[in-house]
Amino acid sequence: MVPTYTGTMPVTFTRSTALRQRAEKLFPGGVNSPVRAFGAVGGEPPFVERGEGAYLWDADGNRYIDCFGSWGPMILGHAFPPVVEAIQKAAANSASFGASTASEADLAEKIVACYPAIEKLRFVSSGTEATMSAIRLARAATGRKIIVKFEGCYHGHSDGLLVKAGSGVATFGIPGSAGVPEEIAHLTLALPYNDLAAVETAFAAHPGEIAANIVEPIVGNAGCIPPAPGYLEGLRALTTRNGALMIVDEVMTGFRVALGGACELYRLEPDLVTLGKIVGGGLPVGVFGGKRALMDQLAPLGPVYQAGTLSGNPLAMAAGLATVGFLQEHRAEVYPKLEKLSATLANGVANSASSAGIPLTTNRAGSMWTWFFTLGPVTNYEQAARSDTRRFAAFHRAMIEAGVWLPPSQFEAAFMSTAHTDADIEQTIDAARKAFAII
Ligand code: HOZ
Repeated sequence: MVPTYTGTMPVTFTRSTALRQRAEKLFPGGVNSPVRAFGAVGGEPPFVERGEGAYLWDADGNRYIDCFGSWGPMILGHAFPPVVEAIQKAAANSASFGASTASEADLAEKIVACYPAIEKLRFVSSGTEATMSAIRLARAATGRKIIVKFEGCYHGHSDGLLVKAGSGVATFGIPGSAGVPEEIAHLTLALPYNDLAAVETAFAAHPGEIAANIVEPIVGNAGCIPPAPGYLEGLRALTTRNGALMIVDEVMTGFRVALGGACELYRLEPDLVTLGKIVGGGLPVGVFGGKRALMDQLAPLGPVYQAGTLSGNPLAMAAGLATVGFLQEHRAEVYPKLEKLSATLANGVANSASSAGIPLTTNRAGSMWTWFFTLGPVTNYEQAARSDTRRFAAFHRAMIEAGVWLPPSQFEAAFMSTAHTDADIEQTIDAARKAFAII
């Protein structure tokens, strides 16, 4: 029986420290994804042993209120029984076939029902694959080479998208990535988010050359930055007018800010949509989809090649189906509950910061949010980058020690789950109030 850590005694990291030392011999930086190393916040990264509902337990038995939800997928909390049962049932029939199954169509039909912009889709195994494939398709369909992305947005780690990217790239202050040839990086234009004039200028400077723009409709990877009123609609109109395609990357926002994601919230009709995270219920799934005529340019019907041994994996489909099915069936309760919990938490912490005289800007879109340590406003990456990252790091450490696990970077979004309770929210606000007194 692991002891329950309630934030009232000092945490110890003896086992996590030993596990980190072992991992450092095996993995670069001791991790399989850079932000997990806590490089930007310091302190010992806890090694997780198990999760249940809104909580994580580490190898030393410390319990945390989880405010990052595996970076988004765990909207229903950890080890949600219907998801666990679905995975177990699928696993009993074998983990992989490399051949088609009915479960792929079952999940695809649900996705198509929630995202009117998606008539046909492909399953892949990560968000990175989804955006990379969507871009190849957009280039093929338009016969153009240039891609427009927005500063601080992160669309996975394919070569052409690691230009002024968010997430770990912003966290570690890497302007691009070594190993990406200039010739490839030059085909990507990175423009400020929430700035339609910049998009207009780019189209004017590259007539007939821009294949597509790709946008996080609500940025999550520079911290949470919602779109200014009319921004996405304006982007849609400008893109159409210039014969380019609009790719809306809903890897974070899909099924999160609404069942139909940001497309539903803002009544958007992009040419291509990418999904990930929640759609796989915690298992590795990515999706790219759009209008039938566009998607039919993919092999084997068309000349655009894209493939994957584990695409449509039956365990991943089962987890996705259980998660999306639950969200679809209970949308009337789920989204209002997430909104209420998230608003209470975000505002409670913001009020504590204000009482403590700490400059804090709270950005929130439903159940994703970021507390930026700056006076704000934060409407683009440049403004997010003005945050006091040292203070954020101190805040993060104090919260971890109080049993609350926030994403370990100022430039990431936090996530709420339906498993969080009012008591969890109260405990988190209280932890923040105490943290503000010492940072
Ligand atoms: N893409 C995730 C959110 N920024 C982070 C996952 C990771 O880099 O480990």
